[in-house]
Amino acid sequence: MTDPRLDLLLQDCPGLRLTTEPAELEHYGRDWTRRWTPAPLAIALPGNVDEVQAILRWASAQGVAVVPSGGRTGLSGGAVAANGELVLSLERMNKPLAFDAVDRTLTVQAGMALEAVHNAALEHGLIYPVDFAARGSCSIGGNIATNAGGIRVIRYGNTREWIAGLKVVTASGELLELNKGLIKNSSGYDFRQLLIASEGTLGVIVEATLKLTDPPPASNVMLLALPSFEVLMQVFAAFRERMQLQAFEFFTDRALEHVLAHGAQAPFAEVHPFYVVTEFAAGDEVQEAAAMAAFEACMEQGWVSDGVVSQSDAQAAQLWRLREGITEAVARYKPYKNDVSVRISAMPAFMARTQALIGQAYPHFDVVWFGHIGDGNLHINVLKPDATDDAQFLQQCEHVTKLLAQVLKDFDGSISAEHGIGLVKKGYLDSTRGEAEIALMQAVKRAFDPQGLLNPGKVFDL
Ligand code: 2HG
Ligand code: ZN
Repeated sequence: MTDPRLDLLLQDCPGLRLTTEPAELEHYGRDWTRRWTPAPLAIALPGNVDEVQAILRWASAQGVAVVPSGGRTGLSGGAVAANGELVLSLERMNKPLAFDAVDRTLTVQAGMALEAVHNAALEHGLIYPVDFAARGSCSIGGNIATNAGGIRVIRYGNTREWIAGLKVVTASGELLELNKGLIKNSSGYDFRQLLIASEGTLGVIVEATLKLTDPPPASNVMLLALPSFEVLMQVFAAFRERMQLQAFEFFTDRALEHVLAHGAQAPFAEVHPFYVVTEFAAGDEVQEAAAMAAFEACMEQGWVSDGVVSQSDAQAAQLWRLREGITEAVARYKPYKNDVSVRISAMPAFMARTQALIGQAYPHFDVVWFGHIGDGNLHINVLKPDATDDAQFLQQCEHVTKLLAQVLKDFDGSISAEHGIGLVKKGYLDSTRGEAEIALMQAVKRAFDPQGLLNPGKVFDL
């Protein structure tokens, strides 16, 4: 190791896997945002909690900044290391640790992939219900650090609802055991909840005790074609009042075009401006009849122009691909991403205003709209036109986000619904959080991390 501080780290923690290979620095120094050039000091891949503690003790003694790192599938730059930080990857700490049938909890190491968590829960006949497209690559620790949402929030809530306990290593290397799996615990501040969505700025999550639940019955997936977005909420209400929805997702014709160009199969002979994917229990005559009744009621009103229901698991997966494949399908256009939320009741007015605003400011922009409409969460991806250079595009997109932030303020919405603030949205935090609130957030950060070494520059500057 050329940096003497790294030799000291290896002295403190002799078995630690540590690398400064250029390819590894590049790989671990970035996440799914591609805006920053990775430039970490080194990558540490601890194998256990003791090593994580030793790393953080060393970091605070040496004044080295640390970027906690999971699957790096984040879209807000929360796991970027571009300023000589040590990347602390939890990748090797990826095992289930304990299952308790009475508590219905699964305790896992933070580096476990979400999909592996799903599989481990299923081995016990239960589910961990938070789910989204990056399931194979993202880590549960990263999910917790961003309070990840996804496609089943409408039924099960965000990651926050499913965390019964956390083990966290603080900036000074202390190990905190937060909530210890308890259901009831009114003993003061709930640091477990504070750590959730803290984006690695308050501590390194090393273990989590997850709540599990019964698997739902097999499900049917229905794809609906809609004539306009003004009717979206009527369709949502028509379905929700008749049945328990497990998902209610939407995307536009532009989104579908990209997914089809990426190899998916067209669901309808005709093109429609808007689509909804919804999921509900199958093999249950009452639910199936309710779904048909909702569909027919919407058709009668002219709110829905066409529909298809999956007849097999393979067809259900095909229909889901139309929604879940969007991020991958547009990736080659280097999209600028917005992940915003408003109350569901405000969604149509918010969309109309936002659409008009972007259309007026940048009529040539290719904007792909999709998201978790049943949660009031929209993903607005602006695709880079080939003729525009990266810097100019970024400048224009920042302008769009500024306009969007103003609209969000008017609607009491959030600049980050589920992806986190990271580096990408920190300039807009004040559209969602008040001045006094941000000052308190900064005071909390200082209390946990007085030297400002944990994921510095993410969420806000100190
Ligand atoms: C999704 O809902 C993810 O598919 C990614 O949150 C959203 O790519 C995006 O903007
Ligand atoms: Zn999403």
